Amino acid sequence: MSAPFTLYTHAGPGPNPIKVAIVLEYLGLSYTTIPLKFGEGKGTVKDPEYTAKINPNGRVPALIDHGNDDLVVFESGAILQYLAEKEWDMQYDQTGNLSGRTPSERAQINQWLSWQISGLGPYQGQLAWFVLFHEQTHGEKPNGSVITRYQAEVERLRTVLDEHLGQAEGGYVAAGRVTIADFAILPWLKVSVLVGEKLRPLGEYRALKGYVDRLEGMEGVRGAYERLGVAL
Ligand SMILES: N[C@@H](CCC(=O)N[C@@H](CS)C(=O)NCC(=O)O)C(=O)O
Repeated sequence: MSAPFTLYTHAGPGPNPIKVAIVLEYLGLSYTTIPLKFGEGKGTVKDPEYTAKINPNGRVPALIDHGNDDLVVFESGAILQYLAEKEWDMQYDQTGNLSGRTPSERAQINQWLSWQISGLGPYQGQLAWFVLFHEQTHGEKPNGSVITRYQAEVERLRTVLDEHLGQAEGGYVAAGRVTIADFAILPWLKVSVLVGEKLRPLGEYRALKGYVDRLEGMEGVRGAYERLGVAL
């Protein structure tokens, strides 16, 4: 029997698909992966076949749940919530641990999930683009003030997270246990090494390095990185 899920991933270290692989691994759900390249043309995130049938936004991740009439979901936050809520409502786990067992827990988890998706991800993503890809794409060095702006915002966001983790119950961002919010944040902290000295090393913060180490020690996390071929 083929795997119940198909996960569209990045043929590289893109952090957003890794979040979904972590949750699938954590829940012990089997999946096949289809790695797509950045750019345009066949086999890329902008392949018209992919944007027509899977993700009109031309990005990864996207997930197909073959056990639910081949439901297609794109946007990592929506996918994490879908898997966690399906787990809560249906057969996958029934503990509600990942998504929150009460409206209050869900609000706390979703505020940190939203913080990652609307803050850390986009700002760090733009910083990485200007540092790593702008010159090769446009043939000129990026404007320094653009780098400074994104750098400052990512540092500000990391400091917010660091201060929160310093006093958060259990050392996780919400509900005193690991949730989809932690699994969304981890790959972004890890991938930040790609911009080198543009961001402070995680070890210079009070809590970030310990947080990453704790999450990395989890079997589901290790399994996801291994499965997607991204160095842990
Ligand atoms: N908000 C989206 C962002 C997805 C995203 O930007 N994914 C990156 C890979 S990590 C991508 O597909 N980039 C391709 C591109 O920018 O063309 C999500 O959370 O799923």
